[in-house]
Amino acid sequence: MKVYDAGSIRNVAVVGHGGCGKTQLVSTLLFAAGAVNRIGRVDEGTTVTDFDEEEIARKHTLSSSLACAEWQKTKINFIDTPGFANFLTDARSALRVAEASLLVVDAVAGVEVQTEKLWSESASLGLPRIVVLNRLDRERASLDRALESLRRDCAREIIPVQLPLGEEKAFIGVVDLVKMKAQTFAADGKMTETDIPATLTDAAQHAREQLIEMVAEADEQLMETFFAEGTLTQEQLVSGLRSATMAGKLFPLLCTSATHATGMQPLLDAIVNYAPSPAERDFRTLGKDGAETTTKASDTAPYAAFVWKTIADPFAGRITMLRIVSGTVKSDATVNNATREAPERFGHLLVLQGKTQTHVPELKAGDLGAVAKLKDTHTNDVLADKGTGIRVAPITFPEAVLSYAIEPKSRGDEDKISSAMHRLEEEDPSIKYGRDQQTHELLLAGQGQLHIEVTVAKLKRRFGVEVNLKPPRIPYRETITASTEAHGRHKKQTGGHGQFGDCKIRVEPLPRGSDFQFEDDIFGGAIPRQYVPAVEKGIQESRMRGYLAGYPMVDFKATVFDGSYHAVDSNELSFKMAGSLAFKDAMTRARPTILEPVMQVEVYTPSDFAGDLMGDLNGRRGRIAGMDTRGTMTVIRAQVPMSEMLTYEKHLTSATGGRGSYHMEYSHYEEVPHVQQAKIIAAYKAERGQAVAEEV
Ligand SMILES: Nc1nc2c(ncn2[C@@H]2O[C@H](COP(=O)(O)OP(=O)(O)OP(=O)(O)O)[C@@H](O)[C@H]2O)c(=O)[nH]1
Ligand SMILES: [Mg+2]
Repeated sequence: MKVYDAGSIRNVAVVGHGGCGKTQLVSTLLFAAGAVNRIGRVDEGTTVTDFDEEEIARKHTLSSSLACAEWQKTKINFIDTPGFANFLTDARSALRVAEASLLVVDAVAGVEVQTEKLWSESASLGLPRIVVLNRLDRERASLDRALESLRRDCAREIIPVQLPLGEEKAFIGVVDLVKMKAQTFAADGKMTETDIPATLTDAAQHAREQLIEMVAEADEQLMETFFAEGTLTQEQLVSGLRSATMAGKLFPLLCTSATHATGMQPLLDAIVNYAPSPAERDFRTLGKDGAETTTKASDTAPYAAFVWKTIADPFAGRITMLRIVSGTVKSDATVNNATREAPERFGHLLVLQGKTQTHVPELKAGDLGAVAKLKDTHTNDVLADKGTGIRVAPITFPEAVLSYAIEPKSRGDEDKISSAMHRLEEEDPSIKYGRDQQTHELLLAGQGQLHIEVTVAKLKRRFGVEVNLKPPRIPYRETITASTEAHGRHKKQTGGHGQFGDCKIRVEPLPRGSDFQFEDDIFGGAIPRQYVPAVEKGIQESRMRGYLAGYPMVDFKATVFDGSYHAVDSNELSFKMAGSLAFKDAMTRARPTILEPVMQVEVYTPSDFAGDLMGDLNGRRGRIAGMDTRGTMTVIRAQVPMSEMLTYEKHLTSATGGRGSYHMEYSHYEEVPHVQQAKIIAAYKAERGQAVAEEV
């Protein structure tokens, strides 16, 4: 395996809505470039990048992976990413370490929810984008329709540099609008270049004129030439297109069928020609003062590498995915983890081809690679020479959305679960594992049902522990709606030393999201200083146990303003008890209520189903916030209580024949209507009754 320098590397994140063909495309591109000797297929479970058993079984990418090919003496690093909403975090991480995004779009569906999300994510990182219109061999595939949705929902500056040659089943090649040649592809992907067929010359001429106009518009100098000459020369077109794409002013669109190996070589050319190399686009870093800056990919500079992903492999151990930001890193070197200020010892540096690892002696600035078995290096860390001061803004991970209780199938597996989960959390920081404070159950939280199921499957397959998934628990909260004063007195006389604590508190509601505040408003020593924290502790512990249904009480303030003490009998424990009694007393008048998490939901569906789906969301106590039609599709935006969304995935799939998709994230807490509150309280009482019965 050769070592490449920054100028001859392209890092592209292959992103797009689930099922648009990213994984197949990467596999076919690798074949076309000669990196593998047969086309791996999603449908046969033989692709390079979906190698995980879970990915093969589900035919979906669940985690980003790396593959590379050499084309035009350039190393192209492909990061194949998931398109499913539950796993989109990984696509976001990939965009952070790439110089360009290859946005794949299904030619039948056009723009879909994640297409738009990934487009704007790429835009906010200022990444050059190449659009790949894939699956052009399918029935009802259409460049015109897809382009219309792309220009409307993504950017007007998306411009085809090819036209499809033939439609649907007869899609056999492309017309190159720059060279003005037709290119056809045999079943094995072999390309033949010919003249443009007579039936297409007019359309091609017209499309080329549009391309020239757009390129001229993107550059003042070219615009002048264009006005003077009425056209651009071939060289002006090529270089203008390249610089406009690099500058993010134009987004070339290419046509492919990944399953039929149509359009692969021109796409590889486009990546090399239009995507910037790491030498041409500096990496975003943070300076010593924390301000945003950039770092040049110079391989003679001090080394710095960014950890953008970690994989938990039970056999190989931890695999740390690196983006070399500057300098050169070498196998078997001792490096400095600048984030943790601790040394790390490298083994072999690795180049990854899906799951296949190849040892390399070194990796240079701009490249992507990996290293196994680091001791204490985690995602978002920077490995760098002590003097560099280079930092990288951490990749942020979304808060978990749904939380399930899990229990080990065999007793005594809890320790095993905990150590396995620890490693899975490291691999996927968008899951959270812990124990419920109130119920002591083991909780597994993630981005959605599928995310949790996949995590449980990983637990079983990689770490050999099986768990039962219980229905998700809704993280309800309690709060108060009225201010009141309250009194708590703890007094006990049991011979000898007595116990005495006495306090008066005031509780008042706070705005949503304020959690809990405590204030000490004691004057004149009514309660001695050292006992005030005990009062607070008593209130804290009680509020965490809730009042109505066992959920933590939030968004209120408690102020202790008076009390009394006994010179001999008072102690911390007594004041803690007094705090707890005062809290309970307060709750009898503070009109407590239950809060529930409300989700921001976005549903994407063929318009035919929109009416029914809105009715259904209403039935789920949803508030429809808006609706947009996009060609034949409709986007519905709504706010819906989390408790009502637990069954949504299944409903949507069956209601739309699998054509609808949705995304949700946590929005805020809101009061639960009375009918539902009564049910929650009844469920709590029943469960507690059960617990009491079990203890007896
Ligand atoms: N007809 C046709 N089918 C394709 C094409 N590209 C991919 N497919 C099929 O579409 C399905 C999904 O392909 P994938 O490559 O797994 O899609 P993906 O974008 O990686 O999906 P996620 O990983 O879930 O985001 C598979 O059944 C592929 O065989 C294409 O160009 N034409
Ligand atoms: Mg995939």
